[in-house]
Amino acid sequence: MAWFDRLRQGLTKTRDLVTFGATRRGDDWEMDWDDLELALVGADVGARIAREVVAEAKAQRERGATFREALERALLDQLEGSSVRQKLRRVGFDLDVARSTVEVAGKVLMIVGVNGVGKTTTIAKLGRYYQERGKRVRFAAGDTFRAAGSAQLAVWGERLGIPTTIGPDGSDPASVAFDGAQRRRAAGDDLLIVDTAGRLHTKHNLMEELKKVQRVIDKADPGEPRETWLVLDAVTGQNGLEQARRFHEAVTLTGIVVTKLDGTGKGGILLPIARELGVPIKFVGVGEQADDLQPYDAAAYVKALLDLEAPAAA
Ligand SMILES: Nc1nc2c(ncn2[C@@H]2O[C@H](COP(=O)(O)OP(=O)(O)OP(=O)(O)O)[C@@H](O)[C@H]2O)c(=O)[nH]1
Ligand SMILES: [Mg+2]
Repeated sequence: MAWFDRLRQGLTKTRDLVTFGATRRGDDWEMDWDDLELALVGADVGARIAREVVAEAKAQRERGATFREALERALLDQLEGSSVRQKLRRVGFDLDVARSTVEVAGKVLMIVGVNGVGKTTTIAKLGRYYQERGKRVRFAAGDTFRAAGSAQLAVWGERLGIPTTIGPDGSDPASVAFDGAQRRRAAGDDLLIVDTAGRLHTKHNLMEELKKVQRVIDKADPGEPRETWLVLDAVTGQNGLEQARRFHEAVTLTGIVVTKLDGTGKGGILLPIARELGVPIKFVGVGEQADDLQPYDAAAYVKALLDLEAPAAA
């Protein structure tokens, strides 16, 4: 299936929620503004953003746009309007630069996030993505908390032909990351992706542990990790936003990957993530297949979300 169809299919639950009660009008469709606002809140865009989307869509409509065009523009404005552009420019990310590949600054990319959000499978998919683009990739299995944590990544590494540094279960994740960073330097590989635990033994604090992993990588390879990406499970909706704020405060995120958009009607969470965090969204996950991790593209997301087929004919 083509990637856009996967995205469209992945967003089905969110689309059904957002367009519930819409009526077809020829090529366009029509929807009560209050119903739309409620639906947007239901899709987890948040009350304030829902109000703003409706206000902007109304204004667009008054200027002659069709309902669908009006909504498309209003949603895009939230995802990459001037305030989002400004915030991202402050962290050195320019939305206007066209890119064919999602770039990774530097040589080490650390992946963080709470347990079960999809970190390890995302790393496998990222490994494949960069490998296919000619990069020599390496993994470090820094999730030493879960008994099978390292094994899971090592199996992926083997399948993909990506060397994976592991440590014994229960060992210090920082030492696995250190080891991986040193090996990457020695081998001259292009990219090391470091997995981390989402949960730790009770007496440790996750954020402190992650900061330590960052410090130790910097010792093995000064200036790294240049990138720390948070994996966020869309199913957690607004709570995910709160999670993201906490991680950002602790480890200064440079990117976000939103997974499991296919499993939820809360796909609207991309709007507050884009608007409020000031951290670029890098990839979105719309399923469990290897190519279900896609580079994030706001325009494609909105188009997939507003598929004309979706609203039930009145
Ligand atoms: N439907 C769907 N499932 C996904 C997606 N991304 C990951 N998953 C699934 O989510 C589950 C958890 O993934 P993991 O990669 O093990 O998550 P993790 O964050 O590494 O988990 P811990 O190591 O326990 O913290 C797996 O069954 C994945 O296949 C996605 O985009 N859509
Ligand atoms: Mg994992």
